[in-house]
Amino acid sequence: MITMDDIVREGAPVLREKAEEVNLPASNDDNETLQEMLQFIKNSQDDEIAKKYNLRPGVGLAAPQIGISKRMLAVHFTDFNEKEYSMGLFNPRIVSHSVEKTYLQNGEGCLSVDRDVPGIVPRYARITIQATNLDGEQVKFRLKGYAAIVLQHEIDHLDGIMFYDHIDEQQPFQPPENSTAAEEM
Ligand code: 4LI
Ligand code: NI
Repeated sequence: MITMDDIVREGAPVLREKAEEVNLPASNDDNETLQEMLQFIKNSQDDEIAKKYNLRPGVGLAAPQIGISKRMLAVHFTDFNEKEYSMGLFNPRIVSHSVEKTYLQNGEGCLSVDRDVPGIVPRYARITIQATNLDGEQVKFRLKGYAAIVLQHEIDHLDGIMFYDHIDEQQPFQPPENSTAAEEM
């Protein structure tokens, strides 16, 4: 079981590396790792389990955050429209995105960052993702708002990018051009 002891914190070089593509079909090892990552995210949102193991709640986790430099991520959340997103993805790719931007009014947090970094993190308002899921199927889907933000945050980890890299140092709370705030859960 993955716990906070397995979560790599900022400063670790693996968080700044470009992760390697996963060879598909995924090996049993990679498949099990991704399933464990998804289970960790679910556990982190379960009051009882989170309390028992001291888990910090999150909605997404990328493999580099457990020290594995491979292109896989897990997300588990319900968005503002009560739509559920619960999946493990191999080699996710943003194949297209809007010009319009969005952002979380209260900024972003990250399980690998044990401090508050205030400021707006500009994200694309709409994205289309192509990936391979835990069942080995190629999937392609469109996301907007909160869901699009979470996936961009996690895919950034696969490219060694941290959320605060996107914050404007001069004007951290200036909303970007052509943007509207995302509705939070
Ligand atoms: C408890 C149980 C206020 C502050 C509002 C909490 C179950 C921040 C928001 C949660 C903020 C759950 C979240 C992310 C933010 C802030 C992530 C609470 C867990 C809200 C997820 C990856 C950025 C994702 C909206 C500094 C660990 N998550 N809040 N950002 N929630 N959560 N991110 N921002 N300000 N981070 O953190 O999983 S994308 Cl589900
Ligand atoms: Ni993160």
